[in-house]
Parts: sequence; C-alpha cells; structure tokens
Amino acid sequence: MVTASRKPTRRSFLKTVALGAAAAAQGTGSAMLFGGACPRCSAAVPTVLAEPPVKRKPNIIFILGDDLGWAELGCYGNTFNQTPHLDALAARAVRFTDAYAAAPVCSPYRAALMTGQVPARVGITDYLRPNDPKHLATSHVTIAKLLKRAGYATGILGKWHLTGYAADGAKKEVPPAEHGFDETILSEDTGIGGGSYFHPYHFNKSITRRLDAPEYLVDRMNVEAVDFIQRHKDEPFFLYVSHYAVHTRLLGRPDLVAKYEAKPAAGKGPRAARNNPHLAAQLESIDAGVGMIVDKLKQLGLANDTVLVFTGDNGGEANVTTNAPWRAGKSTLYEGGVREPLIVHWPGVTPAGKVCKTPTMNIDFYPTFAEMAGAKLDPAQPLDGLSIVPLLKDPSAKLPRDTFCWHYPLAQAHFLGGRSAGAIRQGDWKLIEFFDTGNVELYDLAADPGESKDLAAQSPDKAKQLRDALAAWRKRVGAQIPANCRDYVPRGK
Ligand SMILES: [Ca+2]
Repeated sequence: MVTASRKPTRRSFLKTVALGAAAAAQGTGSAMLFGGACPRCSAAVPTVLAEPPVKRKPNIIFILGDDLGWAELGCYGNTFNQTPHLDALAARAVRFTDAYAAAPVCSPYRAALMTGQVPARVGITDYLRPNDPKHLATSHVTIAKLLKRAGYATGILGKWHLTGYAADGAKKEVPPAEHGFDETILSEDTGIGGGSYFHPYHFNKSITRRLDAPEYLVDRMNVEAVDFIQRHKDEPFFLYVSHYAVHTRLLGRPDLVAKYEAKPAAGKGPRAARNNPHLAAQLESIDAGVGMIVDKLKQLGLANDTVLVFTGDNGGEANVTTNAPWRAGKSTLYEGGVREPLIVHWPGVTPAGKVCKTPTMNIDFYPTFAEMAGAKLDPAQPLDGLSIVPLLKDPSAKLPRDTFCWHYPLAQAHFLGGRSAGAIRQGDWKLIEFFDTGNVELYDLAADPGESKDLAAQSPDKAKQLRDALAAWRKRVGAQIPANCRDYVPRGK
C-alpha cells in the first residue's frame, strides 16, 4: 500500500514528467516511464520513454593536413600518392571542389577556423613568428568554447600556431586551453619548424616517446586520436586533429619513402618538385590514421554518431609538389594557394559519393559545427561564414553568397614567392590586387581555371567593379594595415 506522503500529487507528478522530458530532450540522464493520464486529475500528459529517443549529439572530428594542397589525394585525381582511406571516405561522403582557405598560410587560416571570422577581422593576416607579440585574443568565443558550452568534450591534437611562445621570448603565450580545449595533446611549446618528424620533437621536448623507436610523429598522432575517442566514447566530443605534416622539410617514414621511390616517375628526395616520395609517404601516414579513426568508431559503435571532416590549411609548396590544375601554391592568392581538398561525412545526412561545386571557405566550419551540435550561437562572436549544412544535405544546393575576399598584407614577399595582396572571387570572376605594385590581375575561372590569361586590361570595368568591392569589404571588416607594411596602399584605404 502506498502511504499518503508517497502518493504523487498532480503537481509533483507533472514536475517529474517535465524533468523526464527535459532529460530526454537533452539526450542525457535516464528518464522514467510516464504517460497517459495523471492518476489524480486525469490530465493528459506526454509519454516519456525509459530510453530517450533523441539521438546523441554528433561527435565532430576535424582532421587538418598542414600545407596539403588540393591535388594530393587520389579522390582529387592524384595518381602517384595513395590515399585509400580518404578515397573510401569520399566515396561515402560529400567532396568539395571549391573549398577555400581564408588565407594562404598557417596562422590566419587557423584564426578563421577557430573564430568563424575572416583573418582581416581577427587581425591575424600572416603566420605568427615564434616570438610574435600577437596571439588569438581570448575575447573570442572560439568554436571549441561554443561546443564546450553545448556539452562537448574538446581536444586539440597537434599544431596550434595561434600564439607566440614564451620559450622564444614572446611576452604572452596563449595555449589552446585558454580557447576552450579541455585537452591539448602533442602540441608545440616553442616555434614550429618543419622537419621534426621523429622523436624527440624539437617543437616540444617534454613529449615522452610512446611508440617503438624511432617514433614517427604522424603514427603517434594517429594513436593519440584513437585514444581520445576511446576516452570520450560516452559523451559528445570535438576532436581537432591538426597534423604537422605535410609541411616542409618533408620527411616520411623510411619504409614508406622506399615504397614511393620505387614507383615509376618517382621524384628523388624530399625536395623533389613532382611525385615527391616524402610527401607521398607522409600523406600515406595521415591516410592510415583516417583508417584507424574509422575503425575505432566502428568498434565503439560510434560510426553513425560521428561527423568526419578532412581538409588542408593552405596550398602545397609549389617547389615540392604541384597544385595543378591550379596556379602556384602556398603564400599566394592564386587558386593553388587557397583552394583545398574538403571531404565531409555526416552519417544519415550526407549522400554517398557526391561532389559539391558550391564554393565554401573555412570560416564556414564554425556555424556548420554549431548547427550540427545544436549549439546556440553567441552574439558576442559575429560570424563571417555560413553553415554548409544545406550543402551536406543536398550537394547541388547553393548558399546565399557569391563573393569571397582575402586580405594578405606583407612587409616583404614571402620566402616562397607570395606577394603582398588582396583578392576577391565573385561568381567565376577573380581579381588579385597586388599591394606592392598597385597592379591588379583579373581572371575568369570558368574559362581559365589555371589563371593564365589576365583580363584586367581587356575588361577594365569588371576589374574596377571588383577592386571597389574588395576595398568596400576591407572597410566593412576593419582590415588593418600592419605597421611594418608602410608601402601598403591599397585602393580605398
Ligand atoms: Ca600551413
């Protein structure tokens, strides 16, 4: 017999139902079974099942190659490099042909990724030097902070490059932990130089070896990625896998380098300009990690609950690879410097094996991930990007946007050849404005994807319209002229 004090009143009954419904809506906790009518007043109440019917929020794994150009993957047409796991991923996902980086070098790309803002608005437009006084301001609500608020465990594995380093004399060092990452794994605590691919890693000497010697960095990254997934299997997580490869100085695992050196048409050594065996070996190691991550997700029963994204931060170095059919590479605003591979797999949402030609930029990941996670945007963090979820559902869809702009002022030309410049793509038109000479170049990407025929003299009205639009955009986002760029006098400033 139920005592009077334990009998549910109408009020306590409805409260219990409400709590159960709230728990179910959040996909957390275990709701009790209720439904039908209130035992005391016969009011109809919603049914709450013992197991919440709401799917857990999708895990998001974002895998970034460093200096990995558009043309390196098999699924993008490369016939020398072998990327079976990425090709298999693309075959069940959406692959983008016109995915842009917001900058042709590391730090501004990463600033845009974290903030959803163009680098010109963030104020980081060139790569940060080891003792750089600049860092990504903690006033930003980064995507990691936003997802953490939404209940996600957050981790960065690998390269950060959004701060100067105390060890190199920077007055202030701002690590990922101050930007919303619960876990920072294998990240740098001093200036990053390419080529530290075997333990001990000179970018962080405190990292103890875990794999058999000689421990290869990409292999270690892959093992750590799988471990992170295992640790966080019972909660939604955001894992940013930020590879240091394939940045020069290229250095592959010897067994894989030997494999590629034996292939027909192989280039020779890490500086080979084409069919670079070290780049191919490094990429195969990254690709193997994608396979390990996919296998781990399957093993844990998380494959259907996890979004996988693979992309690169800027174009390949044109002296150790080719970004053809695109012109030039890293450090330039030609297509080869800013067009990236992008594969997105969201189980149950993305159709298999589709190609999306609608242009995107990496400022779009922030609102996209927020939408995937059902995370409420913060008005304190204005965004320049758009969610690409409509493209993930229907790769033939368009977004309400036809213009992309870049701002890349330099005190002197990049050592890889890139010049101080801004650029705008509107529809198929592309204009590059060089700040060192004041000249512009105009291309029709539909007719001339390799940017070989400058149409500026032939189409002065179009050139003027785009140049004016670029100047107006700079004004709108508050693009700054760095103090060390005294010669920088773009039109409209
Ligand atoms: Ca890079």
